[in-house]
Amino acid sequence: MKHSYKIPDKLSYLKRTKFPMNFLGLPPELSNYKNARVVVQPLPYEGTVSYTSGTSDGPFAIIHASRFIEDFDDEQKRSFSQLGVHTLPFLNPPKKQSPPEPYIRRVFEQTRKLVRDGKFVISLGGEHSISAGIIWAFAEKYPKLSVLHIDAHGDLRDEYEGNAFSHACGLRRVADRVKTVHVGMREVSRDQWEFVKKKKIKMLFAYEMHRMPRKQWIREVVGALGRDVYITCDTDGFDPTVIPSTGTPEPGGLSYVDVLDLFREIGRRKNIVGFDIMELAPRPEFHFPDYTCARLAYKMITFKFRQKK
Ligand SMILES: [Mn+2]
Repeated sequence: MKHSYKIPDKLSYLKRTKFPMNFLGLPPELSNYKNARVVVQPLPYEGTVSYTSGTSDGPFAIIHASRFIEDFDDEQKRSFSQLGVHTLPFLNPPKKQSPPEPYIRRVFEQTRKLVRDGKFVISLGGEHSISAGIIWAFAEKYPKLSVLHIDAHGDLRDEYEGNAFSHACGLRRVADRVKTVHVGMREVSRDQWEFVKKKKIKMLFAYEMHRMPRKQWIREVVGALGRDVYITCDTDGFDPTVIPSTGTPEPGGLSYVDVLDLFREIGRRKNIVGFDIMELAPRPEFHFPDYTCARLAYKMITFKFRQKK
């Protein structure tokens, strides 16, 4: 069988491979929607970015990289693709620079269907504003949902550049409805900080985390979350040495092991209902961040579906 797909011009550093263009490059029997426990939704939206562009290519680069992942987990010593992993078609915005709100509504509708079908949803962005649509869909099913937000930025502005659905407001659009916990913060404006204090929102700044033993802040974060947890991860929550290819990099961030250890612990103690990774802006100089995002999404599957001892 021939699998043809077009590599976007900007990603010409990627090589074609024989694997199907779906998450993990799975054959039809492991990637059909009906049997899949996991659904990957690629959301290549980019409209309100403020610094550098390229996040609309994130989903393609992550899915491309995922096909190089060995499907045998180093920790649990088992494969996970037999759970079935379906990759939805790319949810393309009508045109570049289209406004976020209609797209976020489409993301909400699509996610709602996946939630109703009982799928474990992994969303790949795209700019971070669209997570609001995903989270609304989960909040409908889980009224006591908690959201773990990994990011350098608070994303809690009430509006940004006149737009209430900007990437700088994504978490504000959910914080009114669900509990949010913010981790890895380095850049939070005064108005956001006042909102955090007023609402008694749990927010851990990266500088505080770097001064604590990892186990200690993980305990704090896990303790602040409810039972049902949605995890939204902006790639700039990582240090730029881990993910340099992101729209608004900020020094002093989290390591891969920080994030992995946190997610593993949440997988043990909580019910992870869904996960997204947003804001990867792939670049020809760096292919490792594409792979890091794909690996993180794979690890999330292993934490969600770990075998209980
Ligand atoms: Mn950010």
